[in-house]
Amino acid sequence: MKASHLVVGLGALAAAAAAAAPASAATLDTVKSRGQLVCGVNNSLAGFSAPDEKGQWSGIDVDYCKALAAVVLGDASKVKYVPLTAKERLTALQTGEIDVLARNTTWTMSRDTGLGLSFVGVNYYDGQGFMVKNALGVKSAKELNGASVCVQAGTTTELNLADYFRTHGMKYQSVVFDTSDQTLAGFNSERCDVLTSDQSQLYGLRSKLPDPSKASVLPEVISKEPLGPVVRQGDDQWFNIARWTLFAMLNLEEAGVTSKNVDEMLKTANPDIKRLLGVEGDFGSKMGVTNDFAVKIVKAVGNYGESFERTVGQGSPLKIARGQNALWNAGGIQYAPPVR
Ligand SMILES: N[C@@H](CCC(=O)N[C@@H](CS)C(=O)NCC(=O)O)C(=O)O
Repeated sequence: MKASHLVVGLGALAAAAAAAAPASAATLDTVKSRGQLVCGVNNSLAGFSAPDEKGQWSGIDVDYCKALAAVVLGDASKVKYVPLTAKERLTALQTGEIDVLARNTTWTMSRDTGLGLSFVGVNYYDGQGFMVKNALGVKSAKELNGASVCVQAGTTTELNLADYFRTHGMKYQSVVFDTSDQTLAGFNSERCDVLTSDQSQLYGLRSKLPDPSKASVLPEVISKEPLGPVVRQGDDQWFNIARWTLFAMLNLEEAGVTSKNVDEMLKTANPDIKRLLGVEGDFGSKMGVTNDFAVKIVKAVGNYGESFERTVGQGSPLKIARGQNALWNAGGIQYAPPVR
């Protein structure tokens, strides 16, 4: 809550402060005394966050939760994953039910400025696309006038869909669901002609159809969907830790530090790498964690590139190319400020 909003009587002020307590308490202390990080995630999104049959979670968002737990608790396994639908996720963070949200959530201005929340960065640059039944004979999104579209509630997807059709002077009928499984089932059972979601999901969803060859992903990407972790506003220390956990993953990749070579890299003469790994300086402790926090990250989940390839890239069934998610010096736009 912003101070300017607190122009209220004293009694109400005290009540507001009490209500806001979970949101403004030092999250780092809460997490440490609990001995567990509570991470809000997607329940079933291949590549981003999903449990396997043994209840082991994996995905690029899950790796972020693990990295943060490694930084704060020294143990990547000390995470409680709280599955949330698109509609539930931001409220769960506001009320203090979770310490951090890592659930394929698009960084938008209204979410960043109007809800008492702060995005810490971008762990996956995405964009919205469409999947259609081939029987429709459609090759471009501009041919979708009059289509019925399956979409998930509480998402930017729903809003962009409306904008896109209005901008192109086309009509559509939306068929709205609460989860992506329901949305796919709707598409599969002919409730709609088209399914729309973040592009990264479309290929995975298509592969779950009884006959994937009967559907295609259209070429248009109609929006920017920078997905990233979110924390509550008003706890700057926690925000910094959450943000520099992500930046460390990117800087580790840029420096060529991997889960395999990190012990060798600790002996490097390169001053950039010495600072990043906490061999020199006190960058971690100034933030409230140990100086070797990036070493803990890379040992737990690898650098950003290792995590990307294992979860959504070539080492995964999704086989998504790095594209925009390559580092800035390798043709992409992923870029972290320096440790200095
Ligand atoms: N990035 C968008 C969309 C996020 C979203 O929830 N997408 C859906 C459609 S792919 C999803 O992840 N569903 C997964 C599920 O409910 O299991 C946003 O932040 O609003």
